[in-house]
Formats: sequence, C-alpha cells, structure tokens
Amino acid sequence: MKTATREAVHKIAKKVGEPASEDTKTDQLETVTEGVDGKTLTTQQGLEIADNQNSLKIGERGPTLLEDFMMREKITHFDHERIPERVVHARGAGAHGYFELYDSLGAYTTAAFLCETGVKTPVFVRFSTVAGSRGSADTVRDVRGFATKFYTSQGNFDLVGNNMPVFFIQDAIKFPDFIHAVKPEPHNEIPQAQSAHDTFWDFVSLNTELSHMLMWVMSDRALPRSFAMMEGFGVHTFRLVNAEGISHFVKFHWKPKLGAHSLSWDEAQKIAGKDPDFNRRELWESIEAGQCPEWELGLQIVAEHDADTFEFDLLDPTKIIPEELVPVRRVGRMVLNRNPENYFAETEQVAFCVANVVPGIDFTNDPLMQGRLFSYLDTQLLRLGGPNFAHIPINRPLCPVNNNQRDGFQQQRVFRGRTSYEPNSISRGCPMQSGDASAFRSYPETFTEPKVRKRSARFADHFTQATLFYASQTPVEQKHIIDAIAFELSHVEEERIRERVVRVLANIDRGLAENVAAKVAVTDISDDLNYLKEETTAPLPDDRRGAAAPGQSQALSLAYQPQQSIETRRIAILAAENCLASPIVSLKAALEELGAVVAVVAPRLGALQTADEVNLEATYTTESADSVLFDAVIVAGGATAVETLKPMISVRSFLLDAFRHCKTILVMDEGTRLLTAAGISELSMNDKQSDEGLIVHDGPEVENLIANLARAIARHRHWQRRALLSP
Ligand code: HDE
Repeated sequence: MKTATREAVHKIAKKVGEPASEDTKTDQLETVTEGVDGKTLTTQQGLEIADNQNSLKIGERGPTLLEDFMMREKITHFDHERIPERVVHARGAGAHGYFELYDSLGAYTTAAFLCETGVKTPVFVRFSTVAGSRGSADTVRDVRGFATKFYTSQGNFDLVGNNMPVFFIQDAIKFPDFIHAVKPEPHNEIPQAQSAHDTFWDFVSLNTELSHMLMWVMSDRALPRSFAMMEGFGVHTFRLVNAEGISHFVKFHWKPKLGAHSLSWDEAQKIAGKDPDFNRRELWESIEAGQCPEWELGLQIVAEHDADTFEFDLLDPTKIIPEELVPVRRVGRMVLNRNPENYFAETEQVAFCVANVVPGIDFTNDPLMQGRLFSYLDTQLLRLGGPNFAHIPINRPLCPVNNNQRDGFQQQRVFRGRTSYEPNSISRGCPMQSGDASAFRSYPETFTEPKVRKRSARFADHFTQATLFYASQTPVEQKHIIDAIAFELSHVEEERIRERVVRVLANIDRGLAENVAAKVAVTDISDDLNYLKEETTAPLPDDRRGAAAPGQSQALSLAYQPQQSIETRRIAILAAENCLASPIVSLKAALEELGAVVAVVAPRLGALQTADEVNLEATYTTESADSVLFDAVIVAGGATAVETLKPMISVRSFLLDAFRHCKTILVMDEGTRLLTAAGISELSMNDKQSDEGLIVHDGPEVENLIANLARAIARHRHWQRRALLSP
C-alpha cells in the first residue's frame, strides 16, 4: 500500500478542475489510515495503559472505583459505537475502484469526467438491499442499491442508482407510505427483509402505478447471483448540459462485463441460511483474488424536443426508454479493485446524495427525483450526527472545499482568519464566487404553469410497460414470476388483498393472473379496478390501462445476457478417499485458468489419500458446504470413493439441489452411481440428450471435455431442465 504525505494530498487538492488520477482517493485516505503494528495501547488521550484486564478496585474483591477513568472511557466509547442504520438500504457492501472514459461526451456535457478520455476518476461503490436491517441476509427478494461516488476533479458526483431501471411510485410524497408497507409490520416487527406479507401487497393492490416495478421485483432480477452480475440504472431522467447551455435528457446504465445473472428462489432462500454474506463475501474475495468486477457506463441520450414523441413521459420514474427505441451508448468502464480498509469508516459512513452533481449534469422535474434531492442530506444529518459529515474521509472530495459553513458537531477543520461571511472586504472577499464559465449553474428552465397538487395525465398509463416486461420474458422467466407472486401471496392472510392483486395482474397479463389465481385460491379474475375508487381516498388517474399493445424487448430478459465467461464461477468437486485424482486435478487447473474458483468438498478436510496417489486437498466438508454455494458440481470417479459418498444424505441432497437448481453437473466414471442414489437418473432419464448441463464422462482424458464443460457453466443455469421437475 502506498503511503502519502499530507503535502501530497494538499497537492491533489490545489485547484478545481485539475484531473485526479486513479490513486488520488486512496492517497487521501492513506493520510488518515492507521495501523497498530508495534504500537502500545493508550487511552484516547495518549496515556499508555499498563493493565487492560482489571478494573481499579478497593482490594482484590472490593467494589470498582468511579475513579477508573480508563474503564469509563473504554466502556463509554463502546456504549456509543453504533449509529442509526440507514432507514432504507441498511445492509450493504462497498469497494473502491476507478472509472475510465473512452468515448468523450463533450458534445453533450461539460462534466470533465465525461469529456476527458483516458482519465481515471476514483470511485467508491456501495451495493445494498433495501428493506432488510443491517444484519439481514444478502440473498432476499429485493431491489439492490447500486450507488457510485465519483471523486471527480470538479467535485463529487453521486449516481445513486438501483439494479432495476424503474421504481415503485411516481411521486416522492408516497415514499414513506411505500417503505412503511414493505418494512416489517409495526406491531410485531415481522417479517425481516421480506415483501411476502399483507401490508406490502395491500399497498400493491391499491397503487397500480407499482405494476411495472412489481414485475421487476418478482422476476429473477431481484435475486442477483453476485453484485458483479447485475446491471445498474440511474432510474430517473437526468440532464446533460453542454458548453452552449443546450440540455439533453439522459438515462444512466451500468452494464456488467460478466452479464446479469440470477439465483433461483429456492437457492436464494437456502443461501440466506448457509451463508447470509454470500454476495458481500464474493465481492470481497474476488477483489482480493484480483478478479475485479467491471461494468461499462452506458447512456441513453434524448434531445429535449424528441421527448414528447414518446408514448410515455420521460419524467415518470415507472417507465423505461426501451433500448430498441434509444440504444445505450457505452462510453467508459468502471473497475472495482480495492476493498475498504475498514467497513464502518468507509462503507457505513459513506453518504451518497442525489443532489451531488457536477457542472454539465443537472436534474429534471421527475417528482420522485425532486423529493430525493431533499431526503439524502436530511437523513444523513441524523445518521452521521450533524452537518459536518462531508469531512468524514470517505466523503471528502478530491478538489478544494472552501466555504463559510462553520462549527457544528464534530467540526474537523481549523479555519484561520476573522471572516466567515461573504461578501467581505476583510479577507479580500475570499472565498469568493467563481467567475469561471465552468462553475455550476442551474439549467434555466422556464415555467408558466400554476402551483397544483396533481400528476400529469401522461403518468396515467400504469400497465403498458408492465405488460412489455412480462411479454419480454422467456417462458421459464415468466414461470418464475408466477411462482414468486404465488409464494408471496400465499403469505398474505387477508383474502381480499389476494383478490385485488389478481385483478391488478389481470391488467398486466391474463395468463399471469390466471396462473397466480389458481395457486392462491382466488376465483374472481376480473380486471375491474373500480374497487380502487371505493377503498382509497387518493384521486385516481382516469385511464390506468395500457395505451398500446406492447411488443417485446430482449434487453429486459436475462436470457439474452452475455454467457461466455466462467470468471468468478464457483465450482465444487465432490470427492472422497481413494478417488481418481489426476483427471480432477487437470480439470481444476484448466477451470482456474479460465477464472473459476474451484474447491474440493469431501467427508473430511485436508489431503485425501487418492487411488492414483495424486495430491488432492479438501477445503470444505460435505457437512459445511452446500451446492447452493456453487455454480457447478463435478463428481470425482473411483469406485471406492463413490461407495463412500453414496450412502451420505448430505451428498445426495448436494447433488439433487444442484440438479434442481439447474446447474451444470459433470460426473466422472463411477460417479454416475451417485446420480442414481440421489434420484437424478430417474428424473433426467427422458431428457438426457437435451440437458447440456448434465455431462457424463468416462476415462482419464479430460482435454476435450474442458471446452464443453466451460460452455455449460457459462450458460449459468440450464433452466429448461425445470420442465422435468414438478415444484
Ligand atoms: Fe433512496 N434513499 N430514496 N432511492 N436510495 C436512501 O439515503 C429516498 C430511490 C437509493 O448505499 C436514503 O443515505 C426517497 C430510488 C440507494 O448509502 C434516503 C426516495 C433509487 C440508497 C433515501 C428514494 C434509490 C438509497 C437512506 C423516493 C434508485 C443507498 C439512507 C423519493 C434510483 C445509498 C441514505 C447508500 C438510500 C430516500 C427512492 C436508491 C432515506 C425519499 C428511485 C442506492 O435518503
């Protein structure tokens, strides 16, 4: 790790607009990063401590003295160690990295980091779930936050996005209601990190603007296989403003290098128990292993005058711009290559804010975005204990910060001089307003309309894009949506809520509604939403129906995501004493060469005695590992080893789960007997030929096998196998 002097950091921050380099944020953080190696324990005041094991007492068995300032200081600090968790997005994981531009957007914006190609702008990214508490599991059904802080030469730009391109509601005033509905119910604080409960679905059934987002959150997108395998979206329409003051509308996208891939619901639920840190652990481990997650930044740019030609309103955050209508222009890449030094200092204390923009990027009148412009700073005042949270190292910009904002809790800077106001004459007017054309100026949009509490009629179509999303899914993906909604509704106690949800679904897709209804004992599948008028007091839009019959958009289905790479894929080798190790060792080396993470799972840890006396080391036991933690399974050959594994229930369920979750399974030689023992042979019997994910191999030669195996693993899951399996 490089060490930076204070002078070096002052150099970084000499002038606004001076380009930063990839390491400048790391260098800045390095000035406040401390280690304990070789150091003596002291109090906060620097007093060396001679005894940290015993409090100060009268006699060995007497009472502890109030005088024991060391114990009091230590316990007081401990008592105050927690800060409020985020009101939403409480559970998260973060990483450092850089953004590198390769296609200048100078024609559209003055934002330097989007104009200067080749410049590496430091970034910090925090991924999160939304509904759960800080200690909840990673793999729950939920939206994922994808928040990026760009430490640009013109100040911090925060792209506070999600892994889904739309949102549940159209207006910020409804956000507290929506979050109250999805969070645990207030009387008993149940359920944790789940939307499968009455209040969430009550809200869904009474707010049809949710329909489009409901399709996303009930789809596999809500169960990302890893943070590196999910897309990111800025959601709202932003503005890019160029040097001539011309504004274009823009939607931001992150496109993952590995493609977007998801877990299945059964898998996700089991992982939540087996390894609640599944996603954050993988983020950490892949960065430590040098397999750095990577995304391309893409933009959909729309001339202002073209915006009116769309059937939907660009200011409506429940709508996407289909990629077929406006292609995504990829302009740069982001690489996450360094884990935080300290979770609390960095990941917990980072404060993202939609209002953190740089010159050349501006807001629109999206009513959801307008509310967010207020909320983030407001919530951080409470969460981070006052108005000086921008001084916390992870939040500090790299360019100079000069203003007259003084005092407050935890003030970290020592301001020299007599003035803290502007204009002034005593300090030669400093710090003074910028006369540079490059300073931030709000886009001078003109307004002529009256003040009203109303929504544009163009926001009224709540279903067209929900139908587009559903229609764009493959039959397997549609089945996952049906199963997900049926699972959730089966946890809803009130029958009338289930009925109302089915009516909402009937407006999205009749087949969807019928399939769900059949599973949750609803018989009335009418698409009549008149109950909304009776049961809510909210004014309803006149026409909530779809405007036009939607087609399909491949960009909405995970089936069309890149499926070439096996980087970071986790592969388990099921082995035991006396297995045939040499083909396994060759396979392991070949898969690792392609970027996979391969582990041997055996009845016991450590070096195994193998039939061919080749060294094979088990790093998991069959009890501690589970196939849900892996993307593929290889069963080693060797008759004695297979006989050892065959009677073990843990091994059978390992394999059966891998099969059920549609993963690639390679079976070597006698290993096929395990397929029979697990009941898989019987299940796959009729379809062996068409299941590319079930590979049986005889003999020691594995050269020709590797390409097939890698292709099958890169396919992610062999969902078509689902057709063989009843739920
Ligand atoms: Fe947030 N959101 N949000 N949100 N949001 C917060 O800010 C809020 C919305 C998003 O890793 C809070 O510092 C309102 C959309 C992410 O630290 C809070 C509305 C999108 C994160 C807040 C929305 C997001 C937050 C809680 C509706 C995707 C985590 C803690 C008007 C574009 C950032 C905090 C991190 C966090 C408010 C809707 C993304 C309360 C009022 C839409 C990724 O301020």
